[in-house]
Amino acid sequence: MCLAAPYQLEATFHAVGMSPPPPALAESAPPATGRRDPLEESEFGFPAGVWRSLTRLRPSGARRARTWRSPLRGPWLTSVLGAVLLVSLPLVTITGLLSYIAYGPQFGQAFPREVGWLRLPPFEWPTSPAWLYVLNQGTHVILGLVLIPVVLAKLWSVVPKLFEWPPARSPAKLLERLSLLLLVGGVLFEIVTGVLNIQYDYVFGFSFYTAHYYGAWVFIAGFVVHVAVKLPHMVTALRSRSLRSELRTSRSATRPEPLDSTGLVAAEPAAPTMGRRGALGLVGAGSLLLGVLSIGQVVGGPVRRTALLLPRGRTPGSGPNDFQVNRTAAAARIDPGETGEEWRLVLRSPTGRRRFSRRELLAMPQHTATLPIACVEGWATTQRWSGVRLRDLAELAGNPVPGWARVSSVETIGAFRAATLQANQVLDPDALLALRVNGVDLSMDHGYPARVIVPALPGVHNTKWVRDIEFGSD
Ligand SMILES: Nc1nc2c(c(=O)[nH]1)N[C@H]1C(S)=C(S)[C@@H](COP(=O)(O)O)O[C@H]1N2
Ligand SMILES: [Mo]
Repeated sequence: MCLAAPYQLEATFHAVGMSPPPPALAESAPPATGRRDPLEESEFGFPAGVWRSLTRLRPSGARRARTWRSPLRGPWLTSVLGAVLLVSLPLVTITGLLSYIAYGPQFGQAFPREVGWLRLPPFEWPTSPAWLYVLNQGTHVILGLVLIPVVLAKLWSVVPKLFEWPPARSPAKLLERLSLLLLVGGVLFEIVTGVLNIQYDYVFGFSFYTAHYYGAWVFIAGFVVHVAVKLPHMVTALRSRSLRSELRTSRSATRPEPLDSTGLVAAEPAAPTMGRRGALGLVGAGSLLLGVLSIGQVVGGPVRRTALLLPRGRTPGSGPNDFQVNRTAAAARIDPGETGEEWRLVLRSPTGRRRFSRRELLAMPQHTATLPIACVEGWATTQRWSGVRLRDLAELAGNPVPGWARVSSVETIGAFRAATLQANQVLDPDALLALRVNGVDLSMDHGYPARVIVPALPGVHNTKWVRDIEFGSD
């Protein structure tokens, strides 16, 4: 229940040296502000009897809503934060859904596998530009992190509304407020699961992908209703003040927005502890800091060390193999006996089966391509790979124009030990079974004896320690 919250907040006010209104004031009649007080007013919308009992059921904490006294709260500030989220949250959402499609739901390898009528239209994920998935996941993860302060500020700006009583003045309002539950619950759930996933492996008792996917749809439903209901109010509120002059207004010159029916403006505003410029600056600085602490994972080079918020892959090798490793050979329990002299690559197609040693593969025409590996978690690393073209291997297998290729590895544990590639991902001239990187043999951790590297492919499908490729036609 939220009833305890206002009291805790009162304690917070004391802790930060602000004084809540004296109890006598809070319990006395509201000052003559012209604002409608729902407690003293009968309303249409609900039948009078329902309204009266709702009012009577008012929890004692509800009136404490008047302890929310920041003079900054108001429709303008809420709308500025709302406008930022209106343009940016759809980007985070769409890149997330695109990533689901990039995983190849048509092969049953996007999680969750079965999503019923929430199925997205699958399309062939392109192989060009090669950095497409770096851009997609960099945007999804880094923008998602950067928006956390904005989301929190937006929630802070509307928090008095959570304590309004009765919670809705009409059935339509009640529905609108229920949609807020989806919106706020959805966005917080996506933030928490997303952040935990880039920080740790498997901290959930459930599949991260499944939770994050359905959570996204809950958020989308709440977001669409909220935007439809609030957009006209947002536009009006944005026009009520000029951003430029707010950014020029000092703390001492800051005045509350005029009282209105939104319930956002404090009836008894306290003196400002910062101006709107300061508040927006604080949120902006928080976002900037999160961006600076994340961007290195995509940029790479020495800047990678600044990526404190995306800590995966800090176990690189040495020399030319000294770059990001997410999952080491030891972690994947790769048996060294399986990747030594005895190792053979098995190529299969409807017409037969062939085996090649690593020496034989190295004797074939070698191709070199500078390509990124981009993980769903937002990090990326670009290296110079060389090896045999996948389309040459398809031809050797006897299926030069395959419909798909199923790549399996020596690994026996782990969800990512095998992957299916689309036709375009096999036939791209830069799609490789890489044997070497940056001029030397792959290290064990980077997938020796051979790994898949395909432009714009989600990192997860760049299978390491490859043993078997089946080129299929159906
Ligand atoms: N056999 C196998 N290949 C794999 C994986 C794995 O767990 N097993 N991990 C994948 C993932 S999730 C990524 S992002 C890329 C790059 O991971 P790396 O940094 O561990 O090389 O390898 C992919 N190839
Ligand atoms: Mo990954």
